[in-house]
Amino acid sequence: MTTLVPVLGDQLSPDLSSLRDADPADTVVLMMEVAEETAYVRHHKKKIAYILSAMRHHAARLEAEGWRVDYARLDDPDNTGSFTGEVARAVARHAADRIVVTEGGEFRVRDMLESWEARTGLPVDIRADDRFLASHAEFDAWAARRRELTMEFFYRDMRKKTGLLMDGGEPAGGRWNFDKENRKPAERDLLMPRPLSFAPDETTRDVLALVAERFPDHPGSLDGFDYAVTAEDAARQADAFFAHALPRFGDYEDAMLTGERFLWHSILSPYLNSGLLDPLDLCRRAEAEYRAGRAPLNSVEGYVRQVLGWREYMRGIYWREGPEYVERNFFGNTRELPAWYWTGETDMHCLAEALGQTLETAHAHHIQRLMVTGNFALLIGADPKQVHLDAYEWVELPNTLGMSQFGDGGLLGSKPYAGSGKYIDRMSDYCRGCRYDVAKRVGEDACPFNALYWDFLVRNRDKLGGNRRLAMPYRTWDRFGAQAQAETRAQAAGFLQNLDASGPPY
Ligand code: DLZ
Ligand code: SF4
Repeated sequence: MTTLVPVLGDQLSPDLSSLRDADPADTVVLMMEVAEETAYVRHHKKKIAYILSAMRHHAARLEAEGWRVDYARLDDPDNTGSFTGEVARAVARHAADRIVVTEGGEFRVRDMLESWEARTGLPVDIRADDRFLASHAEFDAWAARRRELTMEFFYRDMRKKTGLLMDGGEPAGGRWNFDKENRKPAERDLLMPRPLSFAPDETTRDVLALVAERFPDHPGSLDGFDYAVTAEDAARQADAFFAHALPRFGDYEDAMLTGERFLWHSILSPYLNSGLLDPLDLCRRAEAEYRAGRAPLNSVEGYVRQVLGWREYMRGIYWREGPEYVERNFFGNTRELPAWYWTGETDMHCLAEALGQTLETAHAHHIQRLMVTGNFALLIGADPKQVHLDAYEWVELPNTLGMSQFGDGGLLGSKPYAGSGKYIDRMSDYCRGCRYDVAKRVGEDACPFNALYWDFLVRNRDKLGGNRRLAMPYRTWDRFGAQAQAETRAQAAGFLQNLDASGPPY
């Protein structure tokens, strides 16, 4: 009896449902580097390097723990290039009798796993991914009871279920939500924590060379690759976050500062999403910092809200909405993003910072994505699919198409995350170093976000005019007077025209 257990690139966890009751004596673990996974979207080069290196290290760890690991490398000449092709080859190679696998993270992969029984003729046991704290059934049952799928209520149920930050039946500190305290603009601070940096070992250096050779035209740069690629190093990064950044994470959660990529953010999501770190464990550690008096509640609650609330909620929405979700386009937007969106070469300082940093590090934090890059795409009317980029689809699709682009028409949020330059100015120092004037709406040096913001509202009034949360801006617009309205719309039209014609670099 031989059981084949394929372990996918986002399943690099020590306690995986597919391996939990397996016997190393009659199990073959199959890990596969395949062209299909590297190419289904144009992943950032650093992301491919990270996944492949973390996979190779995980394979070595499993072997050291006594597992038999069959590892298909990307440059193996017989590599078929797909999970399904590699599973079929491995079944023959090992004369396997059955397959046990933990469910995949996206529809595309779910369909592959479901095809294996027919393809191989073997029984395939697809197990739930219980690294997530809410099962599909649990999320669906929650959603079925609700008229609106408000994250806050899902999150409260998750707090009760896990007991995280609960004192008896009550939320710690007497409130569920400390978001109001978590919107402070940041000041320069020489003591700002820095994430740890991990020098590439030989395995990582091999992978970097492979990625440089195989994916030269993928976005981003491999320079300065310093991610953790093992569970031990990821745990060190987590230690550093809890010790140095968590105490002020809450205060500055929404802040942006020129040249400061990480601020007080954890920078742990790649490790969380590939399995090197465990969400419940991170939440418990954050809570322990609060209980020990080393971190304030607004920070710890803010952190737990991201991991236990938003992360689980987004996954629930993704699976519940189904594969058609990607096709939604509430505003009917069709505009192409400008070429400079992929280089970061623009005079708009906020965009240059957020885009440049994304290209360099494969990372931008949520407010940069929501309020700068995503907001810009929304205001210009970009096709939401173009913003659908290279993170794991279950987390990225609801975040970009839903939350940021309002493509689903309000399933996740009660109003679009559209904002003028004023919001960016309040939360950052970007405008101080910008050639545009954030206080101006029209004129050659006016901040483009301003006219675009009003134009967006007016253009979409048939769809948004009835939204109570937008009543105030629409009233403001109506008081502008005919001349100011015409000037504003002309300013936006001029900008968009130049953008489509790939006019002057903005
Ligand atoms: C993102 C990614 C990349 C770039 N390459 C691989 C790979 O070669 N092999 C693999 O097993 N996984 C890879 N991944 C992550 C997968 O896309 C991820 O495992 C699926 O989304 C399954 O949920
Ligand atoms: Fe961005 Fe406008 Fe501020 Fe410039 S002035 S940084 S374009 S918000």
